[in-house]
Amino acid sequence: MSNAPDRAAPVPAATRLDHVGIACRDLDASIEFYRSTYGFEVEHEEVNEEQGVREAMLRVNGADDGGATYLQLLEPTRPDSPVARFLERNGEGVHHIAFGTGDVAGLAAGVGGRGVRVLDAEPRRGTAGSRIVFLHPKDCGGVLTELVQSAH
Ligand code: MC0
Repeated sequence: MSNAPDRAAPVPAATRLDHVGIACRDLDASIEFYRSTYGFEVEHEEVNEEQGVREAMLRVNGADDGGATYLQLLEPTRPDSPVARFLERNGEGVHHIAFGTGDVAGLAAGVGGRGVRVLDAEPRRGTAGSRIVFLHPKDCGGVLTELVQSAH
């Protein structure tokens, strides 16, 4: 067996699904839908002005140690934001998926080295103090993809 590095695997790796981001027009109504339909509760809410969103994280499963999986509900705060443009074009629905990693800058560099357009030159501030980088959907099979390193 060869000791050569595995060229098929990015190093460092993405290790879990952190969240699914869902674009909505009315955050409170969307929270109520997921609470009453599935029993998911809001763990965290904030406004991220840089990203132009008001957002809520609803825990689906896992422990609060950076290992949990969430639904992230996103309501735009301004008409020129990515989520507002998405809603205008597509209506409400799944906006992005986010993979968790212990090294977001390293993973972004590895993925970028494979020809995927990395949309953030440096990690930006994500929900609850996390560090995030987005990848272009056209290089990810049509899926806007976020890499996230939890603050935990
Ligand atoms: C656009 N496209 C998408 C898409 N948004 N495809 C899949 N999923 C999406 N969400 C497609 C368009 O349909 C178009 O395809 C092509 O990508 C280029 O779009 P565009 O006309 O350039 O549209 P823009 O100007 O809206 O830019 C799209 C882009 C942008 C992904 C580059 O939205 C962006 O930089 N997003 C990253 C930041 C972000 O989304 N922030 C909000 C969540 P055609 O075939 O028509 O050419 S913030 C967040 O989630 C934070 C709080 C967190 O998790 O902690």
